[in-house]
Amino acid sequence: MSVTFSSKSRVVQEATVNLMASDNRSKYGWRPQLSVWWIGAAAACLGFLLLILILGVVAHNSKAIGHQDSKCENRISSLTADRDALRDERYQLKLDSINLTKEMEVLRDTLQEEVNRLNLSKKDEPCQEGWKTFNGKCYYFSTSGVTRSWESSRKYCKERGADLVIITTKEELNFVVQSYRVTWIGLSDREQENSWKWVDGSDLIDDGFWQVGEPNNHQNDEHCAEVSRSAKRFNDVPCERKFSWACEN
Ligand SMILES: [Ca+2]
Ligand SMILES: [Ca+2]
Ligand SMILES: [Ca+2]
Repeated sequence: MSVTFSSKSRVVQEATVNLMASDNRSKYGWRPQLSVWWIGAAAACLGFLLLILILGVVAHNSKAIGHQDSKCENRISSLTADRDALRDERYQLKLDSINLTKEMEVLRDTLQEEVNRLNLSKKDEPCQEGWKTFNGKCYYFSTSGVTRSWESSRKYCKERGADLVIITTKEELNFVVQSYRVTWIGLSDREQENSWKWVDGSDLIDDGFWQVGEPNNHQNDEHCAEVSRSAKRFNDVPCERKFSWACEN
């Protein structure tokens, strides 16, 4: 009996609580169906807003990527055009170089022909009056009986655009010695003893042109060379002595 009574009392209590809760919800405007509807609507709105936001972000990124792609394409196009222009320029420079080389070769050949022509015409030119021609060169032989020192003889030649004769072959030696008994030639060791040099600065190559026993630098005072008709060889003598002379041009 006591158990039955307790069960009934709990049912009554739960019913009382439910009734009181129902009364409170009614009191504060609580309507279950309306609340569910608002929550669903809010969720839908939030979802919609989120979707719009995502779409906006995607659209923005797509636009930015598209813009970057466009800039890259323009840059590539510009670089390609520059590369093509440089290639054309290099090709043109190569052509110019080839043409310049050809022109230079033509000019060089023309210049060489002109030099040859001038050399020929010079060779054909007659020597000055009173000068003799030998193997394309002009020679002046001083007047018989007129003599000068080596330095004075050289001065005479230089004043006429020539210098004392430089003898390099036996033929030239024979040509020079036929004129006088003793003749100054353009050979000396005045700068350095026993270092015989021609007036153009070149060394005496052939020692076979000296007379036997010469050069002997007699009394340490023989620094200029003469050639005599009788010996047909060179001899060193004091430069102050006076002889005939021969110029060559
Ligand atoms: Ca000569
Ligand atoms: Ca000497
Ligand atoms: Ca001597």
